[in-house]
Amino acid sequence: MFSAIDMAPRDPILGITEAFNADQNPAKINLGVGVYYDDNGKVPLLSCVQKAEEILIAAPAPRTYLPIEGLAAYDKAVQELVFGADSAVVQEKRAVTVQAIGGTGALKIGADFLKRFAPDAQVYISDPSWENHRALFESAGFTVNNYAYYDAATHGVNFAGMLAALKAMPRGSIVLLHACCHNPTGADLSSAQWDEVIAAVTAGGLVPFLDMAYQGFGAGIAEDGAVVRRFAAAGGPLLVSNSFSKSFSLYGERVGALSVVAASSEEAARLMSQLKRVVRTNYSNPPVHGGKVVATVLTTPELRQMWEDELAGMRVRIKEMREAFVAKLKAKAPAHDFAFVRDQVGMFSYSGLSKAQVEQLRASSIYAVDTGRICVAALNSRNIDIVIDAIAKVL
Ligand code: PLP
Ligand code: TYF
Repeated sequence: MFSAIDMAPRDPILGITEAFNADQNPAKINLGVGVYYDDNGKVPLLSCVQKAEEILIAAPAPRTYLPIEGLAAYDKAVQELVFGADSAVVQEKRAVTVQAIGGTGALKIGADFLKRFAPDAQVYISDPSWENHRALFESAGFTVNNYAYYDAATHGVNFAGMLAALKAMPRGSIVLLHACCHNPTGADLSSAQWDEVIAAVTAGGLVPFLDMAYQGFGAGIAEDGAVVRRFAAAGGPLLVSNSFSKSFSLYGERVGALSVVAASSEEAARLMSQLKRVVRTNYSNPPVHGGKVVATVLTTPELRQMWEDELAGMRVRIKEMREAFVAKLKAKAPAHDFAFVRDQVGMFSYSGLSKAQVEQLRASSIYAVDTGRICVAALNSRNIDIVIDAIAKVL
């Protein structure tokens, strides 16, 4: 029965890592996958995480099943982080949160949940978006469309196009929005543009699904979360997926959450029962360790401060790499203007490099995504000159 099965296409981003891993050149550089590396080119193990693990190991606990919705302390800490402890949705118990297997797991639970209760809705994602957005919602059974987003000419957002697309969507459509640090473009909306988006979503009766995988990598933890809070304050249904893969450097522990905002606490209880049904039929209940680490850090004041400082360190280092990238490229290739890289936000930059140029870079063992997306968080003081020289050569 398996003989007729075709090869599935590789994930366009994770496939680059496979090619990178197979490259024998010791000087190879991976600007493909969205992972934060420190200035030594290493994925950091945050001190706050190490300290939390010491606390957990000092009080060994049996590994029983967690509740279906996850660790209560984790879910509460996530809600307070995402919506603000003093927000109306938290105070009025209108938000429900389930621990999820990373941000991807949160999106998948949200997609399955929506398919059950809005089976005929269509989903809209930005053009372009994280590749997995389309795949996740299609595999949940939705038709997935794009809304205008990126403007290659300005290296920014085609806001008029985006707003027109939002206004043209049928009522009840599900619109997936990047809360901050847009992946793959690095182009975010301004605060005033978010006001217009929130107004259009509300007036059009759309269902916003905010994906926040990079909280703290833009302007700051609270600043990046502000969009979620503004949507929550606007009333109406809201789904929020968030991930700690990047902000805690806990990629492999798979820690994320899905939060859904209801109109009342009574409605919230019904939604929670349905979310639990989705979780149960996917993986029953989430793993223990990552959730405990994150909950410990978020609820222990010294560790929380340590995390905020370490996350600020990552954010600042990325910004320094943006500055250095622009300055060094200006010196090497003065005919080309890359100043826009400084204005982009988060881990990524849509560099404007063509597929052919990306292929040329690969010949010198520098790996980027075919679309020209580079992970600025993979640049460091030792590899940046090599990258700049190679880019200058292909321009
Ligand atoms: N959403 C976006 C926009 C992402 O870039 C990522 C990256 O991994 C995810 C969701 C998934 O997060 P996780 O790795 O925690 O599954
Ligand atoms: O966009 C990225 O590089 C990260 C990591 O299927 C990632 O979000 C990439 C592809 C994928 C899962 C995670």
